[in-house]
Amino acid sequence: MSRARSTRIALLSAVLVAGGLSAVSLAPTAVAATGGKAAPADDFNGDGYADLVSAAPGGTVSAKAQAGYVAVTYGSADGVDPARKKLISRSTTGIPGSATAKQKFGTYVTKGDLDGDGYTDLVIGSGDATGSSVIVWGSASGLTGGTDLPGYGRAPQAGDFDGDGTTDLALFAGVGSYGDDPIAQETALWKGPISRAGKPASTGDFMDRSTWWGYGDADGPACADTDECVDGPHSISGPATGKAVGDVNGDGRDDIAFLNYDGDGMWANSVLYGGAAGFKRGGWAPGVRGSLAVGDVNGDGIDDVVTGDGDGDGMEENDPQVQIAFGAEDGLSKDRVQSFDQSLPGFYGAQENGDHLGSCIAVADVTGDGRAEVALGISGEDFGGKTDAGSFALLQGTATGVTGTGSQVLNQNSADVPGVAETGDAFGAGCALADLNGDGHRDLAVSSTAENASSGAVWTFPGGAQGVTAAGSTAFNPKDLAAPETKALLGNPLR
Ligand SMILES: [Ca+2]
Ligand SMILES: [Ca+2]
Ligand SMILES: [Ca+2]
Ligand SMILES: [Ca+2]
Repeated sequence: MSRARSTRIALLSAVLVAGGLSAVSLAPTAVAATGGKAAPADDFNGDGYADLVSAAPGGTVSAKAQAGYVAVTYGSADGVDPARKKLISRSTTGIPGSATAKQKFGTYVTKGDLDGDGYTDLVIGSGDATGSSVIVWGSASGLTGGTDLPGYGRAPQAGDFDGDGTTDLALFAGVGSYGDDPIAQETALWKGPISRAGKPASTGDFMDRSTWWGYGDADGPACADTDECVDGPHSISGPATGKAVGDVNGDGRDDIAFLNYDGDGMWANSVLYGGAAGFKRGGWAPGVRGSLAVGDVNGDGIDDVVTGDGDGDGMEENDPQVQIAFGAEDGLSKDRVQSFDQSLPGFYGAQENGDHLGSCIAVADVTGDGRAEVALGISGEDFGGKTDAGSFALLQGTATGVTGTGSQVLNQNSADVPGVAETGDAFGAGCALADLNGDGHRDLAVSSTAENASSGAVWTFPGGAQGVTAAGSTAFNPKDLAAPETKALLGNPLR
């Protein structure tokens, strides 16, 4: 690929994976937790129990196929229960707009306390090119109301990008195309707090285009050579969804990791570093295409980026290895990467082509030692004669990265896990880590979007000091939620 071409066409694509909690510095909650002790960022109704977001972007709403919806199940001492839920679609009272075929509302979700009232708010994006995103507001009685963000339907990301203690929103329009290449896309950085009328306190510099993009071929800082720097169109979208926000250089400002389209079919992940005035600098990130999540695996106080083999597109450069790039004060570097697959000593199972190790990724501390565990979907795993039945792994974080020692691999045929593994279930399509039962240990949610003819289903596994347990695991599907079932694809993303 020529530089000239790459300077003409540059697409940043948010790699959006379910899950992936990180040390995002959100404004402190003003709400007294009366029940559990969930991280405030996960708690929409302020009761101390994390709440689980399960999107169903394929769901039929008001007879519109693939209009999409989102199911939020509220946590409790017993975890989540499909009876204690809020269904959110464009046909929900208070949500602006109307159900639109193929909008795929719910393709993207992000969360944070945008108005600073102490309750976490939910932002829902769409899979179509022209849609908007909607903020649904947290409150003591749960999620309510809705504020439209016209023109910015793609891959919204909440985080404290300028480090002032309030939650900001990075917003992206849909992506057009020119021939085979994606083209320019509108972006905005809204500084928090953001009002319920949909107005930011101020807007930030999304980026100084002469410096943020052209970091050259390595992991260095902003490039000085203008020939290496892109100042033309750029855009952000994503084939997958998830949490890609965290502070990977430890400067107290959140950063965003993305999949970057560079023209001529070339893809590579990148990171945008937050700054006091907005995004000023871009840099290398691990992985090529697939899922991605951010969290502090080695417990040094700086977030790390974990990438996997998510989309199974068969591209040669789609390395099946999981990569962890450890953040440091100078950001991410190719010199600080752990790469592994199922041949990692102690990791149960064999590595085979098509396993899709890291089909989903969630990164957050389960055991309570201050180091994040890494949950990996293995949606293409075969076992018991079932092709692509799927499983997931939970790997423990250590000071030097993840270890296979103490790793757990579970599937639908594991004892005490609801359901039966079937060919093509692709269990492990989505995953998230949140303390749904408020006991101080995050619990794992895992989905199979292919379950029940692509209606989808979500499982939860209680977390504890040793990891997660099959005992106490639960499952629900759209029918349990009294929600649309047909090809709903419930559970991707999970957050
Ligand atoms: Ca809650
Ligand atoms: Ca709020
Ligand atoms: Ca940062
Ligand atoms: Ca770290």
